[in-house]
Amino acid sequence: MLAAAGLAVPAIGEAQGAGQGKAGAPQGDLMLWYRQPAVEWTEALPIGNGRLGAMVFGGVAQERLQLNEDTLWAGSPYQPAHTGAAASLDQVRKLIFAGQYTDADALIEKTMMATPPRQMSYQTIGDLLLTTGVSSQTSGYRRDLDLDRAVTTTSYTQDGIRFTREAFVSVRDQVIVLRLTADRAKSLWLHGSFTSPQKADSRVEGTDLILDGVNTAQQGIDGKLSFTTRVRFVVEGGQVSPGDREVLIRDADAITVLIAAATNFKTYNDISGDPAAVARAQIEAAAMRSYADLLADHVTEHRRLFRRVSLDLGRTAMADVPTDERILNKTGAADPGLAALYCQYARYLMISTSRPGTQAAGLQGIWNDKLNAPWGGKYTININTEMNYWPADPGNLAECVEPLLALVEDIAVTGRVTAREHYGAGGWVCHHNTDLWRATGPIDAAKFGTWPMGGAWLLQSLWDHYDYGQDEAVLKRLYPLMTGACAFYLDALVKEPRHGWMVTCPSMSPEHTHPYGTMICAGPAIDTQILRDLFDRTQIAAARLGRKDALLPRIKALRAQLAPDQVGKMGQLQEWLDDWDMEAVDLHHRHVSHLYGLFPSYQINIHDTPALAAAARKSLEIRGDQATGWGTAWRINLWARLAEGDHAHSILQFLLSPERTYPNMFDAHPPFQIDGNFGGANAVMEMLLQGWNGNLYALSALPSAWPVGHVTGLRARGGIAADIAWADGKLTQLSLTSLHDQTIRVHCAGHSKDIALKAGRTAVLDGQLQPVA
Ligand code: FUC
Repeated sequence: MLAAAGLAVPAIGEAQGAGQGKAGAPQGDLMLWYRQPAVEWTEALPIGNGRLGAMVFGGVAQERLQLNEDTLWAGSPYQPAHTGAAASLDQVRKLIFAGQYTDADALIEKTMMATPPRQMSYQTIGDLLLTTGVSSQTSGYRRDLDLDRAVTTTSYTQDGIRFTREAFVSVRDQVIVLRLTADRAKSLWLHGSFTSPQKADSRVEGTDLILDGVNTAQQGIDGKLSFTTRVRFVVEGGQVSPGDREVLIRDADAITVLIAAATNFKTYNDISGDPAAVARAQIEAAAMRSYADLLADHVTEHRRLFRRVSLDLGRTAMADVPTDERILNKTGAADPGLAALYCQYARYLMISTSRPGTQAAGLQGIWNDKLNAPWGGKYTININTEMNYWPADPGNLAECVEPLLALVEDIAVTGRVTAREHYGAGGWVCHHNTDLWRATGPIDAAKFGTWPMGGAWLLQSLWDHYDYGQDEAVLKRLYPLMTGACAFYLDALVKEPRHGWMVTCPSMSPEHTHPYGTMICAGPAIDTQILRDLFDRTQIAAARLGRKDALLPRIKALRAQLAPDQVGKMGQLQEWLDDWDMEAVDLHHRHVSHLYGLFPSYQINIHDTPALAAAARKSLEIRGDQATGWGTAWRINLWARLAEGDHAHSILQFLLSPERTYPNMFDAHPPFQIDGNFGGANAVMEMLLQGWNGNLYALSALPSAWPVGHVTGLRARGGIAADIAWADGKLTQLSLTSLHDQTIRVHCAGHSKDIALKAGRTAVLDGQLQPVA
């Protein structure tokens, strides 16, 4: 039986949570661990508080902390709209409707790209290097990351002395904390210094080690961000000797290293902050507190969020093997616990990379060791940023979505200029990327950037966030963003000549080259699917808020003129207006944009639109199972939506293999991209629970590889929390708690039943969906 305490719907921000301290994997299973230090960056362990991040290497002779602060990006405030770009629009549209796609591409490239035609990169601060002594023989080395405490620990024995280091990043105190201890007095020796690829200088003030720097220019946009990192060594016993650019500590009993970092960034158009004052104040405040207090407050705050979900998919002997060896899995032994660990790791990463008041999670979350990160480490919004947030609400981490909402509130402002200059349209638009400075124009190349749907897709992620939590305050913030996007499409959609459908033009099916030499086209399926969701949900929002805005009947009329989803000659869901799918350049392309309607949307699903679901399935079969990290993760979610648990599981096995998972369990695109971690975690949850429009599907795509297990604290659309237990592949108990009174239809293994839920009261059902209590 599940414990009743595990059934509460935790109100956002409350400490109690489902399954807290009760059910769940056996002690110690929420652990990544290794028998050797990290050499490569993708072996180091990530810690973070949403704003500050560090990659901890755990070297014996030298500890390396690679540092990040989430507002340290290249450049400075800029507005890249291409003045007058809209002058080419008529001609571009004519060329596209005449089938002269490459000519349209060339004209866009020449006259319509953003200026500059690329965005700014997220950047590293540099490394704090802590040399700890001569590398003599060590034994008993162990390095781990405890997901339940959000603490990474390194320990080893040298010359008969046991050395231990613990590191974490505190939300309350806004500092990175590293504590070094030894089990014999006066054994600690430490030499601290900085290294950085930035234009930065280190110095010592008192005994604080400081790195001051300025970010770099990119694409002709000056680097105007200044940043400071201040390190305080709180030493117990021993002596501290400051040097010019380093600090030396000898014969200490224990050392607590406190690291603060800040930039002058305030908002995307204001960089008047004082990083030196901020970092100094944070260090002074943290240094007043004991290590025990810093740690206790950190663990409490982390557990407040992390312990809302427990997940047990079954345990085998593989659970006792070091994490890197589990990923290699040379014996091929069953390891269902690895999927559970992957899911919980993503929840850990979410808590560590995206919190109210911080920047949203980019392509690498907050962890990046470069000045020019792969794809700039930006917000790529033709799948990647959306995927980042898929598991937040199902995984009971609603507040982690706040930075995404704040980001969209910004681009809904900057995107107005882009709408006007690039389309002569009202409202706002954002193309396939944005950055810290909230750039919204088409970038990289015409064939990659000409996609006016990025902002509208982000709005659907935020709608899901609202749908899970049913928080009216969120709806009120969303509504003007949605009507602003609708206003853009009212002006920017055009009539396609053959059928008279209203379509986007120019656009593309993200990054997939069609048979006519470019990606540029009119009205790809994904655009229409996103528009359907945007228009329908705007009407729902207006009704719930009692709004009667003049644009509502206009979007209703426009909605009726959108193209339908079409089934092509192979029985597949058509990716484009024309049946080009089988002549496309890359049949196995990583993007599966036209399947947006099946997942993350549910406008196509096996229950309500079985014919379109079958067509989507055909498209999936043609695309194949293997892709980049996020491409693989998307496929797993899609197969889960088709209720094909074993197929989904077989792709999940590929995602968890060394081809797609680094030793530190970061997702390999390759290179590292965090979207695959988040998408893969969401797929695990989709296999256990799905639901929309008043329906809930329990064990929706349970694979035969997970015959026994349970989960507590999952969330479903409609303000519902669910605990599920199963054995022999069959439901044994389902407990549902709703935020408000409602009747939902619950489905499981052929049974369906209407269940009346009372706000805050838990309904417990047995395997046949009969009420137990
Ligand atoms: C999209 C993808 C690439 C990569 C990049 C960040 O452009 O097509 O695979 O993930 O985003």
